[in-house]
Amino acid sequence: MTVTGPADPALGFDRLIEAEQRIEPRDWMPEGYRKTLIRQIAQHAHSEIIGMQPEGNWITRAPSLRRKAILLAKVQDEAGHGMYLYAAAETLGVDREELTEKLISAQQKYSSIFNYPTLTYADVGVIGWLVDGAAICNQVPLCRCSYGPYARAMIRICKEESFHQRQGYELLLAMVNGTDAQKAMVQEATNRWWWPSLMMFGPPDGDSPNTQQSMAWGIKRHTNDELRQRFVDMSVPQAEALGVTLPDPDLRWNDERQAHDHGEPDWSEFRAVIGGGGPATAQRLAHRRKAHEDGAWVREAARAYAEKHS
Ligand code: BYC
Repeated sequence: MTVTGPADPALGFDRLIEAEQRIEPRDWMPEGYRKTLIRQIAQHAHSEIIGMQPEGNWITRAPSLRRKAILLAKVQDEAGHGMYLYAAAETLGVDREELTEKLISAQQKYSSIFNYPTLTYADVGVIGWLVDGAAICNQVPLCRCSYGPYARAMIRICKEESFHQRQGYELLLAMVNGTDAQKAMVQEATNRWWWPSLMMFGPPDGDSPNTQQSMAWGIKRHTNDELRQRFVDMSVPQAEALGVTLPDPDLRWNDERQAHDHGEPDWSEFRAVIGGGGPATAQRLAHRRKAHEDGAWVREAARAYAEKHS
């Protein structure tokens, strides 16, 4: 939106933030605000792109045509989310090529969750249920982010994430009503994905260097711990309905807080994973690098076409 008020552009920015209005690409913004958004949106876009790999691993082995069609649609949505997000980042003065280079050279992060392997088909369901469930908790408030292009991209992304979460839960419902071996697969996958899903919300508030400023700027609307708590409270009845046990001996309802108490994820594991030492990190980055190299001819052809028509 255009600021017509004070001559000092910083005052205009502060007023828009205070009034809960949107900052648009041509508005003046502090350098720190721009940098924070580029960091977060790029990391988010990379997560969607790398996030295609764990489930993509199961497309050729989906147990029926119906499951294959659903999984293909979901993975394709994730590519689309990556594209909207790179486009939102580009409004801040970076380009996709540059961001891709930063991803494949490990200079920018992507979500810790995608550094874990998908070992059984139940992982596809549990990723939909827990990973997309966590993503929804984290991303619905981002639809109210102060930066217009990011907030608008998030509206469509959240609608699609909701389909992703339901397809995962529906898959798990089918499995828990199947054979004992299928039920055991769901429990085993839940055991592996529960703690990494809690880590998706980021470090505890006391160790989160960016939260305070991002909240003051209206980029983040809730702290990491608040959203993690919301996710735990949402997941407990869902686990009960599925008949699976969440692998946390400290998980119990706290009447006073009207929320669940829960155990702490292993934060040293989280630090190792985001530091590049996750179980599947090398594989994920190598795969992305190869896909980028294999696609060089497409970029070259697109450039030649654009030049011819300019
Ligand atoms: N993984 O100060 P903090 C999806 C980093 S894709 C890796 O709390 P912030 C899906 C953080 O970047 C879902 N790194 O940071 C796709 C920072 O490091 P730098 C992806 C993490 O930004 C396919 C440092 O730790 N969602 O749903 O205020 C299939 C300190 O943290 C993580 C998004 O990207 C992590 N989990 O808050 C299925 C949502 N957590 O950059 C599903 C948008 C923290 O200073 N992002 N770090 O070196 C956000 O909401 C925020 O960036 C976070 C972190 C809550 C993640």
